[in-house]
Amino acid sequence: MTTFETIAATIRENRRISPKEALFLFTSPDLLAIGELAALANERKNGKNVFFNVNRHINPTNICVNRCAFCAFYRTAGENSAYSLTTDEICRRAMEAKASGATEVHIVGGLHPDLPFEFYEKTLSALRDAAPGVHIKAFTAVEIDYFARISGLSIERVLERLIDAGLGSMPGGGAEILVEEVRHRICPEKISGARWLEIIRLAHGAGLKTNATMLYGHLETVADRVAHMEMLRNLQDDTGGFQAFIPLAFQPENSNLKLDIKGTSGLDDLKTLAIARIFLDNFDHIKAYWVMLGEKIAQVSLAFGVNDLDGTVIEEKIGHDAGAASPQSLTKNAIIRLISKADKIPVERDTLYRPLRTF
Ligand code: V47
Repeated sequence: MTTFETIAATIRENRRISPKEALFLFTSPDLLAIGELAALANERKNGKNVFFNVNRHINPTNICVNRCAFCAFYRTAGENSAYSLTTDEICRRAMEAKASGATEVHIVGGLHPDLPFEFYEKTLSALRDAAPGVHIKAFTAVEIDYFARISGLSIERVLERLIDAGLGSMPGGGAEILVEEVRHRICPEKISGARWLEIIRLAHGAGLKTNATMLYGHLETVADRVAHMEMLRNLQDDTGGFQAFIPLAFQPENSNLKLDIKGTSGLDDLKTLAIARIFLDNFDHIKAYWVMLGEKIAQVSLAFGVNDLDGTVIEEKIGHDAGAASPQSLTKNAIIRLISKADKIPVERDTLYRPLRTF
């Protein structure tokens, strides 16, 4: 019979818990006991180190043909607040980022109806010339699938050409909830969960590291969250290409997903991060995205199994268009302070988790 104690023993013995056991943890009210087990699982992997990086987010366009119900960022072409950046404008942002110490640009945008694949390819090579040495983490699996469709190229060829142009790794967006029944309700026009996994598998095969996200706190059940994480854990067993898992707390303002909620609770955020740390035993890093969580929950999460904080960010749009109350960016000093005050060791990393400096 599954009890909290049998699960706790499994974790203490450093063995893998089952989806059923993860679900059991979600239904347990003992957040502190779950947090303690997650902290143990994390400490085995990362000790007291907490990673952060100095990065800038760039969203080239908010025009998107996928009108996902949870998204407050997308616009249709011709709408007043629709925008598209030129290659020069994207490069200028990257150069500014480099000048202020960024080691990474994180680039994701809408699926634009008119821009050709070559635009993205040329933008990457222009970026590489404009801000040499800055790692380009760009394009979700959803965008990669779109590039293949608009260019008529295979996924493999799209990835190859983007890597040649300077792509260094891929972020984990677009995963939402991989369970089809939920996906149909929150993002019916987006690629399926199976396709997202297939493209990530090909990206890992092409030598790219990626992240994986999970959008939670809308109309999914905790069983859906566990099923989502199980699919990621299975893929990671095969490829080893995931770096970090990033649960994204749903921000409900200005989206078409009308729910009777004002966002996730701090308890749910911490429990979700902690169970992710325990369940995803083959992921090295669990990242708290302070933009969606707020700085304080992000800080407390460091005692609940989290070992990575994203990042300085700068000019975040996706969460803030949906009402996120966090600031637009955090300074490096603010992140270092946040980590130190949680009695952890701040380690600045590059995108591939090589330590750059310990504070
Ligand atoms: O895929 C959209 C999410 C994602 C909302 O890989 C929303 O390092 C909450 O993936 N409320 C994009 N979330 C952001 C993303 C990301 C962020 C930080 C780091 C990394 C990484 C990846 O944002 C989308 C979607 O799941 N999103 N709308 C919303 N209203």
